[in-house]
Amino acid sequence: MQELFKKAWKKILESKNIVLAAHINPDGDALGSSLSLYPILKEIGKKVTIFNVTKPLPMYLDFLPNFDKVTDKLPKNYDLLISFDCGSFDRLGIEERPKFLINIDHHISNTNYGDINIIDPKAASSSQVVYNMLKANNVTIPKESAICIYTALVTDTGSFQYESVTDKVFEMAADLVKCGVKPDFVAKMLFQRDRLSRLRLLAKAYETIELCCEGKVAFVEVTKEMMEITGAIKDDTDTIVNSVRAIASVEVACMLREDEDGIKISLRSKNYADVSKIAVKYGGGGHIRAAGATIKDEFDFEKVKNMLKNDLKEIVKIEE
Ligand SMILES: [Mn+2]
Repeated sequence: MQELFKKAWKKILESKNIVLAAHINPDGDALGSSLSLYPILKEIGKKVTIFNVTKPLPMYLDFLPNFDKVTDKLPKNYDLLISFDCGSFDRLGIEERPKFLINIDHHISNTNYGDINIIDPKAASSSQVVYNMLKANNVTIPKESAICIYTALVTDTGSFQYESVTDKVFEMAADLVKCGVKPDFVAKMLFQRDRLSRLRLLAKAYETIELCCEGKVAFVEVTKEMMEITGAIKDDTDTIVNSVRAIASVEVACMLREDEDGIKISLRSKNYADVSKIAVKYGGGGHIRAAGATIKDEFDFEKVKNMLKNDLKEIVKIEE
């Protein structure tokens, strides 16, 4: 990995016009990781574009430094694209392959679509991979970057709750605090600016919770109608599946959301079930404990649930 970090940094230093990109519908890690390099690359005189196709961007991340610099327009000529937290090239929303691509990620399902691929499935966040790359090259991390790296870490570890959290993660967090991050500021920005529409949506969604497989599997539904009645937006559905997983007996929680192009499924597991397998089966991807996919052109919740029940029955069987 150290060799890759050096090779990637060398390529960055050689490039003049650099695009930082993350996957469509970015989460805190995707956006935080891509924003984190912006001040560092500007400082060393690079022309930098932060690219994302999503409109509007998730507003709960608007406190990240340089959030307002994100654009959905690519520059005409650029030498290098760096992608963050993005498992496959098509999720970037870029048609033409760039001249050179550095792919930085921690998804086990990453398809290695870059010219340089820095994939660390053990990393707690893609921002940890970025951090390790910066450290390997003795790059000083300014406060603006540290806030982005830290926020990405907090959001991708469920506030330091997941198995991916190691001594290294806390060492990194401590170092980022030394770089100027105020953890209470990030926590307030992320978790104390809730929308009433989201709470109203939660109330409606929780009513649909259904347990099966001896209580080990929980389903929760979000329909278009619920979103319309409550005035909720897609961002408001982000953590519903996590709170359903919190039910004591539940090993796997699954949220089904009615989207324009089909039913989006979000899967979360607690102790042992590998939900990435199921997501991959339906054309999606993710991690062992958090994964998702969209069942295209399918709008029948019961049909999808029955299909998933069969898959889930198998993966919740084995207990540790
Ligand atoms: Mn991530």
